[in-house]
Amino acid sequence: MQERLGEDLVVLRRFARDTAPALMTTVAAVAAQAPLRHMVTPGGHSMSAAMTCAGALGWVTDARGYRYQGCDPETGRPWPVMPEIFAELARQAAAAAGFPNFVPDACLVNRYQPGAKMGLHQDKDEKDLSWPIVSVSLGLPIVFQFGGPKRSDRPQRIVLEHGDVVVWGGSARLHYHGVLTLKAGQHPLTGGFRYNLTFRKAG
Ligand code: MD3
Ligand code: FE
Repeated sequence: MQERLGEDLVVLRRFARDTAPALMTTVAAVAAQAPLRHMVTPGGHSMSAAMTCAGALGWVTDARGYRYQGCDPETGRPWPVMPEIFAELARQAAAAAGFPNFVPDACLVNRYQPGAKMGLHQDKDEKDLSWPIVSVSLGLPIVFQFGGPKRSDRPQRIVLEHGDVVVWGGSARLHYHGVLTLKAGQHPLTGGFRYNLTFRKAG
């Protein structure tokens, strides 16, 4: 099923359901090399979702600000290479939404435990904002908020469930977005967590 929520925002319901078990095995392999951690914002707050990255570039936040960089600050090593199964899923989803030839160089992995959330924000640290962002939701459902180009624009809410893939491009690319607090639950594949993979062309 494919829904368009406004211009340039395509929800591919359950697009990743069949690959989800292999994606989760791969997330575990990535996290074994680059541990999930709660990064600290420039304002000194710990993010409630645990994060790690794969690919040539990874997103980091610390006292100095937000940026992409090639090495994991926790380990000093390059981020794990972008798994082929990740890149292929992102390419297929982007193509299905009308963005052919998407080759992501960064995958951010967010792991939400009950109580975790992500406030409204824009993603604008990527060099070329004409590429879309592809997001893959795994495990427990969450309420996603999708606003407009201004923080004060009233957000729409949609529930993102296991296997849902969303492609954000064009005008949607710079819209404010976030997720509400994760409610406790159990999912057969991810246990008490929700995972979100976002694929970006950052460099
Ligand atoms: C719309 N993650 O990692 S995914 C993020 O569920 C992030 O973990 C949320 O926002 C999560 O930055 C939401 C959906 C998403 C991701 C990036 C976007 C929506 C977006 C970039 C631009 C517009
Ligand atoms: Fe975001």
